[in-house]
Amino acid sequence: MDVKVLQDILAANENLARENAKLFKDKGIFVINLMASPGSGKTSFILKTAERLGNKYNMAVIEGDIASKIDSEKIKAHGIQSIQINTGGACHLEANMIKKAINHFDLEGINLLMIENVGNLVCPSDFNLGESARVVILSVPEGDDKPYKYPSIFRDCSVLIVNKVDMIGLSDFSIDRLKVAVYKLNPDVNIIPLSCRTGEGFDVWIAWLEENLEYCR
Ligand SMILES: Nc1nc2c(ncn2[C@@H]2O[C@H](COP(=O)(O)OP(=O)(O)OP(=O)(O)O)[C@@H](O)[C@H]2O)c(=O)[nH]1
Ligand SMILES: [Mg+2]
Repeated sequence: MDVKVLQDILAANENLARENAKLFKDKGIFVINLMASPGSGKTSFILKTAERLGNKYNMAVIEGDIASKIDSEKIKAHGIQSIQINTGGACHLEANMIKKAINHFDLEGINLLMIENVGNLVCPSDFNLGESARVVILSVPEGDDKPYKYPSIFRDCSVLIVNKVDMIGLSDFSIDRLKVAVYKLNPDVNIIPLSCRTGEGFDVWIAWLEENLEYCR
């Protein structure tokens, strides 16, 4: 793509993202842009987070996929309001998609909006959605070298979830090696190892989330 065209697309997205961010701030909604590879556990993470928060907060979920309603149906089956965006081929969500999707929710009373971005470690990081925080998931089977190969997504996140730690004994994955790679790019990131399957490590994540939710109210 022509460099000028790409710059125009990113600038237009930034303007809309700012509008989204203002709306979310005015309504007191904490918004997470969740980014990760396909199958790393994004939907499982959202469901486990909802289970752990219980009725304390009112949550809504925007699901982004190239095709299908599988993930939004999964979320709705747990009694959580959710809307599916199908990008039809685009490998990331954009701010205008979020702007349209939130019309489907009654924003009054929502405390937490989780946005599951399209499974991809590359382009989602170029497109702000108006989020309060970026959370990236890397799962153990993907390997600890990914920050070297996909630096931008690891550079621009507040939290890095290391999911599927129940599988760590089955692989050569090293949390220490991962930390060396990630802290070079992003010294302030919170790295939280956990398992959506066993629930281990979730206390740390929920503590971080609740602190931010309270700050947003
Ligand atoms: N062992 C193990 N499996 C997990 C864990 N978390 C998720 N899984 C499994 O990983 C697979 C993918 O999980 P999803 O939550 O669908 O992942 P996703 O990132 O939402 O996938 P896409 O939306 O398709 O990109 C499923 O079979 C989950 O049961 C975990 O902590 N440990
Ligand atoms: Mg999913």
